[in-house]
Amino acid sequence: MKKFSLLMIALLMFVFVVGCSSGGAEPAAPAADAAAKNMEDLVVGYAQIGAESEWRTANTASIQETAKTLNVDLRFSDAQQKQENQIAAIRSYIAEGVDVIGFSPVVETGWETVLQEAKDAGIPVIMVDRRADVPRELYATYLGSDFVEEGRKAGNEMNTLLSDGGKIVELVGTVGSAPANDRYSGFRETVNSNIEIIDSQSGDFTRAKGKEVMEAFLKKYGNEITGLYAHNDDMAIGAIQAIEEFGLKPGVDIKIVSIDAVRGAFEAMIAGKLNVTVECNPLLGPQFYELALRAVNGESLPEWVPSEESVYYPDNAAELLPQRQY
Ligand code: GZL
Repeated sequence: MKKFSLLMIALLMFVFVVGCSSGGAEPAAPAADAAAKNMEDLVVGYAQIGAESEWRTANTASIQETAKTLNVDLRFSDAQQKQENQIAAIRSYIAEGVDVIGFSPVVETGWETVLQEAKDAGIPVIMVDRRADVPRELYATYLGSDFVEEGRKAGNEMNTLLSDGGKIVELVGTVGSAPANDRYSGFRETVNSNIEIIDSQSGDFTRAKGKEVMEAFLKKYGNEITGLYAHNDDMAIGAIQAIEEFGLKPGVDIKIVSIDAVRGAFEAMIAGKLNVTVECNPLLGPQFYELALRAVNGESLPEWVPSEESVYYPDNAAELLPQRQY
């Protein structure tokens, strides 16, 4: 009997001690990884290409303004369209130990070494806007447009404008960049065989270079040119100036199809100088930070998150212009 009561006392004491300790202190968190970060904990390094176009200006504004709205600690750099500057910026973010790196690769190649350094440092990388040609394990995801589809849409629009055929020139984007490569090939998938591309040169996505190259086209081919395919609106707007200075009517004598759908394109369509602009959405900030947080918290992301885009025409450009965000 005595043994039994002693045993019961010991048991009751054990239950009492355990009951108090478990009742008093918080239950120990399960042995898990570091606590999940919130948006305001996030430190982001962003290596932007430059400020070459209206599109890029809007894209930068979206990245920077969204960071302010979300209280994200954003470290931002402008590479003036030089790959070496983007690589240096990414290395500085690795050295700073940011949580995540975002960048828009100015060209598709030459990124494997620096992205491997980011991976070795345990920092996820998100490609935004443009894509780099690197192994899948070197980036968390790619957020951007389907540039090939944009090119296909442009080819279909040129077929409508030049239904009886014609001779066109092409202003290509930055040589080696994903949008230039893909808009070039997408256009050739759909443009009709009765439309001959008599020349194709890079205007580097800028107004100034677009005007310069168009002046050279006009000098060489003159009135032979009946259409222009520009890989972005900034080059198209530069070309419009060259066409007018040459004495022809842009949008009438030379039909023009462009890509981006920036405000300047809507203004040119309202003035009857541009016939079509295919949208390429620069407002990627909100999606970028949402993906960045998920990557930092260890979530595996899809290889590609495509943006939604449309096509715009002169007939309702004046009505839509006030609503355009870029
Ligand atoms: C496309 C983007 C391109 C735009 C240009 O996503 O990379 O770069 O079409 C910009 O206007 O310069």
